[in-house]
Amino acid sequence: MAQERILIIGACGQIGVELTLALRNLYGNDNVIATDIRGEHELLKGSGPYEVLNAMDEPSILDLVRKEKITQIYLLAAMLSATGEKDPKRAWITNMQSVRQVLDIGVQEKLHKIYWPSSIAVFGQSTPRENTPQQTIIEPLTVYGISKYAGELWCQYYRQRWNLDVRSLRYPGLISWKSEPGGGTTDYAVEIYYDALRKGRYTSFLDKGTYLPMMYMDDAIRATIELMEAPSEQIKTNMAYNVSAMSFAPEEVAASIQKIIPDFQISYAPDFRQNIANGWPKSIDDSNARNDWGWQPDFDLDKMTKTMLKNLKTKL
Ligand code: AKB
Repeated sequence: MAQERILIIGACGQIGVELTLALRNLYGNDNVIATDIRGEHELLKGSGPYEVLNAMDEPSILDLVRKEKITQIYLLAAMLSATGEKDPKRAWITNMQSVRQVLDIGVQEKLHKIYWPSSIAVFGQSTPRENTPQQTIIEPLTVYGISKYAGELWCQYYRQRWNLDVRSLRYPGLISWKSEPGGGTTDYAVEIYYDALRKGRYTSFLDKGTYLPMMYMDDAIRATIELMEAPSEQIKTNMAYNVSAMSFAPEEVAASIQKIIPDFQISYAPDFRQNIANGWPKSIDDSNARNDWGWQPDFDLDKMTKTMLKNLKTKL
């Protein structure tokens, strides 16, 4: 089979940096073209081709796909939940236009595969919040959630109508030390580790008792690659797959940090992001992903805390 040539749009974001590096390991550095609207991330420098590209600029994406003989696109650029609520109109346009364009290019250029991330933000207050099933009531309350659900429906439409191989995961909150998140409701679970090392204390913008599904970045990258590598007959939903690894509340991350930094203190000052979190699941049933393509997480809270603190200590 011909060599896959991969285009990553949004390569400098929280997922993009680590996914780009992982895909370069798998497919060869020169076969993974990283792009983002901003300048190249430090960690990507020297690891392969990089171009500045706006995810809304369809003609430039098409040019690059043709010039680089691209066979797969990973579209990671998006406005997340908290930033989206500050500018709903822009979030809607950004999140919807970018995915529609890539799906059209996928059909037109006969791409082998497309990856586009969805999120637990598709679920809303009417969804069962414990062990939220793959198929359930879906009434998102944020513009980010609405755009992710609409995007899932568009992906399903393109799969069914044009047989486009587009795959997707509903990511929970992602925790990483290499690249920082931006604009999410689950970002407290990353900030807390930075502040634990820098200040020995953290004020959480989500309240005590706010349980959310979460995943360490290594697991998220592996889930993404395993989904994309799975034979197509194993992909049994046209929508995005639920995936999960753990579920915790801010006081539980604090307790996990205190096992390593006993003096660490947490306090709470919930802001507008609390309302967003209140509409999301507490835990996720990802049995479809486990049964269909063998999903299995590796990191629990304590293992993640150890890894985060060890690596951030060196980084900071
Ligand atoms: C966010 O908090 O907006 C994201 C997400 C759960 O999709 N991390």
